Amino acid sequence: MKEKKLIYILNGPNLNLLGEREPEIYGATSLKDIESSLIEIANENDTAISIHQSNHEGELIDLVHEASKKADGIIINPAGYTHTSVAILDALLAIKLPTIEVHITNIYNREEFRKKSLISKAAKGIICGFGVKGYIMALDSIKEILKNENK
Ligand code: CA2
Repeated sequence: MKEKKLIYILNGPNLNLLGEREPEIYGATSLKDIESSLIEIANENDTAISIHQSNHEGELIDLVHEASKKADGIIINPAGYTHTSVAILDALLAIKLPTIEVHITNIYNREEFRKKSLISKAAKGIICGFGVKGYIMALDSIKEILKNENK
């Protein structure tokens, strides 16, 4: 029987507030709602997901290491660490799993400091500005990447 591909979905600091605060910027959908939609889509596609959120840089790095042992790909919204974390970048570069970077907002039409992502160097692709739908787009893309890798 064909093994299900497992995708780790990692979310950085403050994304636990999705749907509760600043809906004008980040929308009204909670992380739990995003998880439900992603599980539904994953089920239809013979894929499994494992979704995590942490407000701590080291914990996100531990999750990247865990993903390297358990998962086939990573979707990551590093949130504020996008613009500061060499350590998360190093973790992603070290493990070499196909990685897609997601941002709910368009980081290029916001404040200057958001325009630079340290994480993108480790990403196959970046999806930003499509709201929480970006996570679904990323799941779709990573499935394609994994399918092509196995050709
Ligand atoms: O657009 C994105 O997804 C960001 O990664 C979100 C980060 C921000 O620092 C990045 O520049 C772009 C912020 C996440 C904070 O999430 C909140 C959600 C709801 C309410 C307050 C914060």
